[in-house]
Amino acid sequence: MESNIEQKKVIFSGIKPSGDLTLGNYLGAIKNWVSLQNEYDCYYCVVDLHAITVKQKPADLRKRTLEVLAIYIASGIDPEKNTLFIQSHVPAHSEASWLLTCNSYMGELSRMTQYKDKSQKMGESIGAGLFNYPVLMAADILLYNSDLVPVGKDQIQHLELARDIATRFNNTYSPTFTIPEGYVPKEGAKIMDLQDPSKKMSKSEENPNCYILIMDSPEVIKKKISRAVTDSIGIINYSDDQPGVKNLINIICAIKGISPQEVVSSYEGKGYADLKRDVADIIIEELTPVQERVKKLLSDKKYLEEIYRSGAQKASFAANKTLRKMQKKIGLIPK
Ligand code: AQP
Repeated sequence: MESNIEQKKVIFSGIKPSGDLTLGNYLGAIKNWVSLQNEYDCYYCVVDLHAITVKQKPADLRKRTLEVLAIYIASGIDPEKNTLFIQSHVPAHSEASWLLTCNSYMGELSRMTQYKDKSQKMGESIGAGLFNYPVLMAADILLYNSDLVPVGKDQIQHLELARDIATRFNNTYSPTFTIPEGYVPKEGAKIMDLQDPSKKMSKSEENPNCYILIMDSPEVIKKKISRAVTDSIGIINYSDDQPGVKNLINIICAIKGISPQEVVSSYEGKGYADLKRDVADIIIEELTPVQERVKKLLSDKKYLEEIYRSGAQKASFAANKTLRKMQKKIGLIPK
């Protein structure tokens, strides 16, 4: 009998708990994941092994890992529909990463822009984990035979590398991995730093005025938005010449699902103070219910434990299947 159950395409994505999550993580990743969950078979991971490429305080890492999981759920990612898990709970990620490292080249890893940028800043003291992390990312994606990977522009080069590594493995041995495609969501927004809108909003930025955290209080959100850098033009346009204003407009668009033109026309004759007040209110309105749910979830550790345990079980099943194939093809003796 012909099955009419169409196999859903697989999506893998994750956020590293290397700092408290920002509005950038929320609007650029999590909010889009919520809309993908009905159409795709989604693996959403808290990538703690990526977080330790930079020094982390153990207690902070533990706390943040759970908080990120709670934020996923509080933002509307249904733990029943999706596989939610913590990366280090599925050892296949580390194992596959080693197997793929042995099928990767120093040259291709040295060409990664993010590594080049960071090594320029950190010099000799740059960690080997930062050099190798694109291979771990390739393992994350390839283990689930992901068809699509939602990526921000900053991650396109790493996804290309994952595709190269997968193609090389398939050609060296035999077809093993699905070659993943990048998925740029329609509503994909790149949220910029509030103090320097030429760079993206990042959770590891030292100055807290550069970012809005998902868990920031309304007072803090108002203060940070009121301090956001704009320009001396004084007219609300959506233009690259006004990157600070453009960023504030993008925030409204990403939350409200409207176009920049709609925002601009609603501010005719108004000033930056009006725009900033509204942006702060819109962010607060969006984040307050999420924050309330996060707090509730974090007070019920048992529930979170159930979610990440059953997620790890489901993820391990899929990941181990691929890992066993890799081991066998490479020539490792099965247990
Ligand atoms: N500013 C942003 N705008 C849009 N999307 C963003 N993402 C992060 N910042 C923005 C998206 O969040 C997902 C994963 O984030 P991550 O924390 O794993 O890595 P990251 O991109 O390196 O984030 P940070 O905040 O800049 O972390 P740090 O400072 O620790 O390096 C991705 O989908 C990313 O596109």
